[in-house]
Amino acid sequence: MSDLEKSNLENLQSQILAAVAAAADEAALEAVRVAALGKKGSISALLATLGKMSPEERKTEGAAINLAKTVVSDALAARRDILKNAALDARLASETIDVTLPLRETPAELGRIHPLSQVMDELTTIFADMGFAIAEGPDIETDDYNFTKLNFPVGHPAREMHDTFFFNPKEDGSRKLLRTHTSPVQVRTMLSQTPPIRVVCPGRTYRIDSDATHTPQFHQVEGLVIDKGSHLGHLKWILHEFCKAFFEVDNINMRFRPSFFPFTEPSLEVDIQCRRDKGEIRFGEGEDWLEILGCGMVHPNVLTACGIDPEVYQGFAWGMGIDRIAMLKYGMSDLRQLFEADVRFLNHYGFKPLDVPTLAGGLSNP
Ligand code: 2NL
Repeated sequence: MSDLEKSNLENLQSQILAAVAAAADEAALEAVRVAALGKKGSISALLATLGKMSPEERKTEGAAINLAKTVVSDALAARRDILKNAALDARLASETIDVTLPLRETPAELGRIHPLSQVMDELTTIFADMGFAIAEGPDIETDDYNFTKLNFPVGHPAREMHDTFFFNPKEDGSRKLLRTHTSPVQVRTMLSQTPPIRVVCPGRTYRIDSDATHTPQFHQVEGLVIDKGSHLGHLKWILHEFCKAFFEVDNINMRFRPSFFPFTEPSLEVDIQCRRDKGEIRFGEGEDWLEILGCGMVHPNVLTACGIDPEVYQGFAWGMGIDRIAMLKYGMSDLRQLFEADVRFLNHYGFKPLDVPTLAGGLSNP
């Protein structure tokens, strides 16, 4: 290799190394690499001349050019590492995250809990805190569990109190029905458990009824206590505690009136005191009364039909419709809106999915 060629190669190498050192970012560095080692690069062009040389020339020239290629490659790799680290440092310096900022609403949080689901959660939270278990059962029931075991004798006019949806009768004449109340869940509980029993049963119920204040499908919650010394005093305390917790007031006056249900004796209806003004209703004050539930001591015939000896155990039970209570508590005007699945209604009256009702943290998170 002549001295001239040697100094040309050295010049080229130092030019490329200077360009490598001057490359300010990874894109500029890539341009330097392509210009030196790419298909039409300066070092690649020198390597292409080797083929036309004599074997001796090729030996010395080849070694020198390949050495230059290695030096350039190493320099490119070293510079690439530096630029990569610098890019990361720059991002770390410029992109700061304020971890104290509130979270944006995720898609799951944008959904809303239907007010009826909310009210059911509130009710079960209150009774669970008092030590009640929550039980559910099928919507399609037998005549036996919905009526007969609850002291509605076959052919008794009390059955006409409920406008029942019946299924077509089977060969043997028996016919299933859509439960008209949640009481069959308590029947199932009494048949499958031994007292003491403390259970609350929320769920869907059905009656043939459809107007401004009735929908054919509605909701109830019922409660049942069976123990040896259970009496009306316990029932009144439970209902009073429940009403204060549910309506979120420190005190509320209640009125117990005599009534009739086939499955309780005595039977009572319960009103709570309230004030109505300009469409708004307030609890824990006022001179008006609002009927909210029915209750009583479980009829001995019901206990016997459900395998419990009425000479040993007493029980009390209550039942309330949830739909009207939900409307009253949350100021809705039309019962039927509850069942129309209109997202505008849900956006207005729905509850945030993560605001789960708790007694300590607030039932309804207004
Ligand atoms: C009302 C009244 C009531 C019951 C439901 C019940 C259940 C069994 C035995 C005895 Cl298994 N009673 N439930 C008792 C009294 C009243 O509901 O007006 N509901 C909307």
